[in-house]
Amino acid sequence: MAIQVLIPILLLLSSEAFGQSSMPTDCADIYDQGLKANGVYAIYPAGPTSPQYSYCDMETDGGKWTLESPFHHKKHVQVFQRRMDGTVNFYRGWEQYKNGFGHAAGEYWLGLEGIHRLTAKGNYELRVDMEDFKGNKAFAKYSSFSICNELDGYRLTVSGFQNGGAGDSLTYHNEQKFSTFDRDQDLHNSNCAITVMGPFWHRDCYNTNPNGLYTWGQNSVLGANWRAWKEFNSLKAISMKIRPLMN
Ligand SMILES: [Ca+2]
Repeated sequence: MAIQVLIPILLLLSSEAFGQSSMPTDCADIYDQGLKANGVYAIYPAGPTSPQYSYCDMETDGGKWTLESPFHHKKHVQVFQRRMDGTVNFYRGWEQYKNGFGHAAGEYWLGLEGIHRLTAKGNYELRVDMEDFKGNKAFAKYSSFSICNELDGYRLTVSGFQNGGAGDSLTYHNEQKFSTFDRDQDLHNSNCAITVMGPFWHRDCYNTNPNGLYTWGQNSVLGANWRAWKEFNSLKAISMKIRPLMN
């Protein structure tokens, strides 16, 4: 009898005592817990029973990123999209884009639900890093980034462009819902995700197609590209990362 009473109390105590503090919701929490090395960590943006594995970039390029940011002392960065070697197929459907796929140590997509939950809890800035096949690098930075919930199609809100040499290919996509080959939510009369082989916050259709095909530098409307920098030439690497703005 005593044991039956005790167990629920222990469960309650353990969830009260450890539920919040031991379950990081993003890379910032990981960093604040003293884990300051780049790498793959388990985060819990959707609650303590739903771990997701994320690559945390704790020291992204101090230089250019920090010079333009008043929050330069905050170095914890959450990578939510990354292409680097073409080893992961990014032409996937709605459920996969909702929940995430790939390998956090390599190419991956964190998941729209996770990104939504992260950006719903505070103000986040976005940085998009890219590299061409000649080793040239550039980035674009946005001072505000968030996405709505699934009911609103994971609609993108992005603003505050700052140029890191790549130009602005994302503001065009502001206010758009996310589209996959099995869910057309773009403004074009076709399904852009199918037409250009890349699920994204398409409009009519795109200025950037970071989830497009990995075409090894080819000039193609289907490629993973950032038009303001390299037009339709696909990139060797592109990654999208966010970090919280905190006082
Ligand atoms: Ca359409």
